[in-house]
Amino acid sequence: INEKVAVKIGGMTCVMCVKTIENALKKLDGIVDVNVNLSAEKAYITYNPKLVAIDDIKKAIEDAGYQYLGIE
Ligand code: 9UX
Repeated sequence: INEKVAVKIGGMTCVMCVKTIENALKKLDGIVDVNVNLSAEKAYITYNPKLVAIDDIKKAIEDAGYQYLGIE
């Protein structure tokens, strides 16, 4: 069963940042869908919690160079 979260992200300035984060998250096993919204500074993520944890999502965002600011 998939779950959906909205993750608040810091450090995104332009639309290329959006693509960078979307691509970083899509590489993780268990990520079903990702949409990053620049003006909202949020990633809307559908994922399979049996395959990927919020902590993995946090790490992927941080490894890409942005800040994980929590779930909304
Ligand atoms: Mo745009 Mo984002 O020049 O790190 S890609 S600001």
